[in-house]
Amino acid sequence: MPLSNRSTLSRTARSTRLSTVIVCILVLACGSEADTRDATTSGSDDFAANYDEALIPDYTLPDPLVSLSGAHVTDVDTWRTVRRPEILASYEQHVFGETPKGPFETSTEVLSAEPALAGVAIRKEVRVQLTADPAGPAFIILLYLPNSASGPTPTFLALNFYGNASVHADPDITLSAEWMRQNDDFGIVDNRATEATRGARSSRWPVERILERGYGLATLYYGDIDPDYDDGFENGVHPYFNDVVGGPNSWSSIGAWSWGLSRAMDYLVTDADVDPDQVMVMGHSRLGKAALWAGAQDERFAIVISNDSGAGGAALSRRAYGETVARINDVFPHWFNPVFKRYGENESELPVDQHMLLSLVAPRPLYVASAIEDRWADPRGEFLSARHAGPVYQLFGEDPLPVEEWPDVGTPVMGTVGYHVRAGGHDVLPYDWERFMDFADKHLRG
Ligand code: GTR
Repeated sequence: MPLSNRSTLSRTARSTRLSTVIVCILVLACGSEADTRDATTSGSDDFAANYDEALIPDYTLPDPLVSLSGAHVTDVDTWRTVRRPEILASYEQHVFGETPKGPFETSTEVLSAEPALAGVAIRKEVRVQLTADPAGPAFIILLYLPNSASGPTPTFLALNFYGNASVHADPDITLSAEWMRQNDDFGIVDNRATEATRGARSSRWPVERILERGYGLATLYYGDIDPDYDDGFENGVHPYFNDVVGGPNSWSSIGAWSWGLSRAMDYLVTDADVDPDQVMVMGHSRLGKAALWAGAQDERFAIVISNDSGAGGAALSRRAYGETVARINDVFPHWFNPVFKRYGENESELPVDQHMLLSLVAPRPLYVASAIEDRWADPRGEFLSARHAGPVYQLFGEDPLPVEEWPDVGTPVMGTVGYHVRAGGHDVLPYDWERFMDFADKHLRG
């Protein structure tokens, strides 16, 4: 499978990018959704994305199966002992920053466990204190399990954007008192959730359906790990891990959110009602980036699912389609480490590309979901990334994506690597969840 794109016209493409940008501004056709998507943007606003396949630069992807010494990796043992650690280290050094190494001084308290949702669920709330400081950062895991379960339940774990109470109108979910991104539509007032926030994001969380299909759902608020704004890492968990904060490969916010997913996993593997070998990490958008980095590092996650994770997530950086490395670093400097800033408009120098992040999930099942109108996240680039992770799966004797060409909208494909592109835009829809559960059925129950 070639790791180069086919285009030869694109040496001039970069120089024509500027004129494309100007045209896009004139016709107001580019980047509009993304530019208004996020209230925490801090960078310049003179960026317009490339949405023209013909203007994608020539690129050659780094080969996940060629180690830094130049040797080809042809067996699982060398992958595990040499190449996988190299790629993990590259992601720490060049993209997400260094992850603190344990053991960690976390502590856990089960706050409640009771029937909920008209009796179809058991709802638990579990507080996880993330450091030894009782006044330090903590999150609450909201866990719904099917009341009908006869044993430990396979469970999805996902971060949420607006607090646990936003996930379902269930009035007994603890309302977060922590800082949140402002959002009038979701009842966030002065950066705090209110009663109006309850269930505000429930369209993205079909809890009853997940339970009906025999799965559990665990979720926690990402801002409890690190609030999502650029403050020099003075809040959240970062101040407690000074050995990895500061310097070129400083631990980033995405790094911290991923780490938080692993701390949630530390609890889930101890809950007798959760199947510790069947916890699936899932995330949407920036939280999809975090889910991928968590799933790459922490092999306890049985299945890893990315939804519309885009730049810095599943999408290939070298395509520079939609959101680019330069743009994401400009607007969200805290998401990545300082070294990653070097690769804006300079993607070919990156020692990794995102197919390599995906390949770190191998041989565990990996699912990548895109939305056709979510051009900012480069749906085709997400597909290509999943496809180019395939050789690492094949090394393990696992099925790569079963197709070579980008499948049609609404046509999921499922090997050990799975993918779909659905109709519509940047969101998590029931369609996405149904496919995640189909994929889980195939691998956990097939
Ligand atoms: C956008 C950002 C994307 C994506 C998205 C989200 O503003 O450019 O990379 O992460 O936010 O998280 O909703």
